[in-house]
Order: sequence, then structure tokens, then C-alpha cells
Amino acid sequence: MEYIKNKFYQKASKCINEYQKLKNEHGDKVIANVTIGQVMTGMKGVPSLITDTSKLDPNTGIRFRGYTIPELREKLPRLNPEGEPLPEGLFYLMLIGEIPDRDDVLNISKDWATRAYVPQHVFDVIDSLPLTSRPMTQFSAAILSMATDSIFQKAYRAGVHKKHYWDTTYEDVMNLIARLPRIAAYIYRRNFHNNHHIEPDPRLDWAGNLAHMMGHDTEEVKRLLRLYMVVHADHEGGNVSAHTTHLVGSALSNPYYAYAAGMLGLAGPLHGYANQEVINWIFDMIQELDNDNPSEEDIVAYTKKTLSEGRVIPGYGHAVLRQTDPRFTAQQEFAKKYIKDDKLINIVNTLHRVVPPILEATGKVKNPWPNVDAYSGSLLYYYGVKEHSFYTVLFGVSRALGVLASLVMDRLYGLPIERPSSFPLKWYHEKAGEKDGAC
Ligand code: HAX
Repeated sequence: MEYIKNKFYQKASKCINEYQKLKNEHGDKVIANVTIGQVMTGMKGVPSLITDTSKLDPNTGIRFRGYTIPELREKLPRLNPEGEPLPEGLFYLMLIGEIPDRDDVLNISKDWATRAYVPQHVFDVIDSLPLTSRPMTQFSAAILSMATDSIFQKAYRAGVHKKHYWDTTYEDVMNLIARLPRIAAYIYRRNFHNNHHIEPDPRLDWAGNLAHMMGHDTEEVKRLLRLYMVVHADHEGGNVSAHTTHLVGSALSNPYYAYAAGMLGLAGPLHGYANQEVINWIFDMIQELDNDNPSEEDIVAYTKKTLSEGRVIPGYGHAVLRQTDPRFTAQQEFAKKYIKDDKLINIVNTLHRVVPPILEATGKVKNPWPNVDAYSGSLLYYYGVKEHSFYTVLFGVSRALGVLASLVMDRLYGLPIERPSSFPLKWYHEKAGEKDGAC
């Protein structure tokens, strides 16, 4: 499937000169000032990364190469008219910058199917971990162990010219993405289905095959996973999983290391692990109330109690967004279309009504609206994927599409090692014009 690689190179190589020109001729141009507030709140809003795959607008949400999620759901190729777009199409769009046609997408499906072989030692590494280790630990360890296959690493050792780094990175990235469904499904079956594994079916699309290997071989779950893989794929470059992948990759670590590092960031409760926290929190509420059909008043009281304990309400808030996350809305629309009446989904919808005003009333939460994680677990649960601790692995499989497409571009542009400056707290204190600091 060299033609996808060639198409990428044809399109993206035009931008190399643009990058060099900006670096060489406009390097002194001031584009933003940094405030102490930005440093103290995690560098929010400081332009400091180059990411072409997607851009996040605080009010309208994510756009992938300019396209919103509703536009993607309309324009990206799908297997059948009633279904959801294939994530392969989104990967093509993020990498190449054009909406693919059906053949482009089917070609990527085929390419990934031919690259999907996972070496035995990867399964051995997973099997060597205790079942008590979290699925995300197993997932990251499996990815790291696959670095034995890194073509980039071998080429670097052999002295390849830096202008060719992107080529072997592309090969690693395609192999890595192709293998993820098999690895994720293996972890799922090992942990939750007595180690009874299901062989891949190379005729299936990437997400469809994942559903098949997990043992949820129905059209409904395949459709859900296609949507899931599209909405979680990318959220511009500054979120923890994307930024970590880029940062580690900037040291020319191989793509397996870079992505595994990104996954460890995704595993944090303020990021991708929130998709488990949402469901855990709802089930804790149901248990405490001893009622799986709680009233609005009960839900309000439980939410307030959680806040009073100094905890966050999982699935709500965002570092950049200031409106309901369109990824939440896409999943809500999916539920409205396909699910008639379900107690868990009803609770999620009630939370959507009652949580924002409660968070707003705290006076400090900048975005009281739901994010992507508020809905995803309830949909998986409804369709029979009930094992919460696995949910972040699914997020991780999807996130590979965006962060690894970006890594190929990082290498094509020849982005340098990332190295921002740090200063002691005292330095900021002095910059603020304060005299007598305590430290
Ligand atoms: N519940 C309670 N308090 C919240 C809150 C929430 N959902 N969201 C923000 N806050 C609090 C913050 O903890 C912070 O409190 P302190 O001043 O006491 O430290 C204050 O409001 C201001 O925070 P913010 O500026 O609004 O939010 P941040 O940019 O610092 O953090 C988070 C963004 C997403 C981490 C935050 O909203 C949060 O913790 N949400 C709950 C966890 C969650 O759903 N994470 C997933 C986010 C989406 C994602 O990445 N998915 O992978």
C-alpha cells in the first residue's frame, strides 16, 4: 500500500519549506505573551506546539483538518449507509488532509490487516503480568515490548539520513496501529473471558475486527466501536496523551516508546481514565442509594456530596473547552437513535441536566459542561462491554490514530527536541514584583 505513503509524502513535503522558512526568517516574531497565570495553570493557551491533524476551539469543539464531528459523520466513507464512518477514513484525513474516498479507506483497512501480526513475545509479556495489574498497564507494557520490531530504531542505528526519519517512522506507525486491536482484545479476553482468545478476521475493518476479537461480534457493537474510534482519535496537540507522545518522540525515541509514554498519560484520572471513573462513580452512587433508578434530587445530593469531599465530578469540565463537548453530543445522539430506555443512560442524561449548574455555582470551575468521557462508558455498558477497567484501553487504541499521524509529521518536518525553560518559584515571585518570598 505504498500509494498512501506516497500520497502523504507528496502532500506533506510541500510544508517542509514552509516550516524551514518560518524557523529561519520569522524566528524573532513575537506571537504571544505568557502570563504568570498561564504558568500556574498548566500552560493553558500558550501557543507552543505544531499539530496539523486537529484543532480545538473552546466553543465549537474539535475540528479534524477543519471538519467538525457532525461533518465527519456525514462525509467519511462507511461500510453501509446506516452505519458509522470507518476510523480508517479519519486516519487518512488526519495524515493527508483530504477526505478519502471509499477505496482509500478500504485500502487502509487491507494494509492494516496485512500488518496486524503480533509477535509471540508480546503476548508472553502480557501473560507475565498478574491479572491484578490494570489493563492499561498491560497495554503499555505490550506496546513497549513491541519496540523490538522498530524499523525506525534499526534505521537510526544504521545511520540513516535525518531527512528519511519520517519514512521508517511511518512504517512503525502503520504496524503499531494495525496491531493494537489484537493486543487490546487479547488483554480483554485474558482478563474477563478466561483467557479464551479469538483469532482476527482479516476481512473485517479495523474497529469491526476489534469488536469481533473481543467476542462482541454484533453489528451494534461494531457500529459503536467505529463511532468510538472516530470521536476519541485526536484532540489537538496539547492534551496529555498527545503532548507526551510528541515530547518523547522529540528525543527520537522510537514510535513504540513515544506512544507507550502517551498511554501512561492517558491512564490518569484527569484524562482518559475519567471514562472509567464516570461509570465507577455512577455505580458507587447506585450502591450507596441502593437504587438503580435514582431521582433527580438523589443525583443532585450525591453530586454535592462528592464535591464536599474534595473530589471532582468525573466526565465534567475541560482544560480548553467552554461548551458541551461535541464528542459527548455525538454519543448522546447515537444513544437517542438506537437506545430506547435504559436506566444507566437515563442517569447519564439526568447528570447532564443537573451537574453543570452545580459546578457553575462553585464559582471556580471554568467549564461546567460534560466532556467525551461522560457518555462513553454507558454506551459500552449497554452493549455488553461491562468491564469498566478496560474502557481506557479502548480510548488508547483510538488515540493512536491522531498522535501517531502527528508523529510521522513531526519527523517529516524535522521538529527538534522539545525543551521549554523552567524556573524556581522564587523567580516568578520576583517577576511579579513581590519582594519577600517564603521560599
Ligand atoms: N468537578 C469538580 N471540580 C472541578 C471539575 C469537576 N469536574 N472541573 C474542574 N474543577 C475544579 C478544578 O479541580 C479546580 O479546582 P482548584 O482550583 O481547587 O484546584 C478548578 O475547578 C478550576 O479548574 P479548571 O480550570 O476549570 O479545570 P482544569 O483545566 O484545571 O482541569 C479537568 C480540567 C478536565 C482536569 C477538570 O475539569 C477535571 O478534573 N474534570 C474531571 C475529570 C475529567 O472528566 N477528566 C477528563 C477530561 C477530558 C479528557 O481529557 N478526557 O480524556
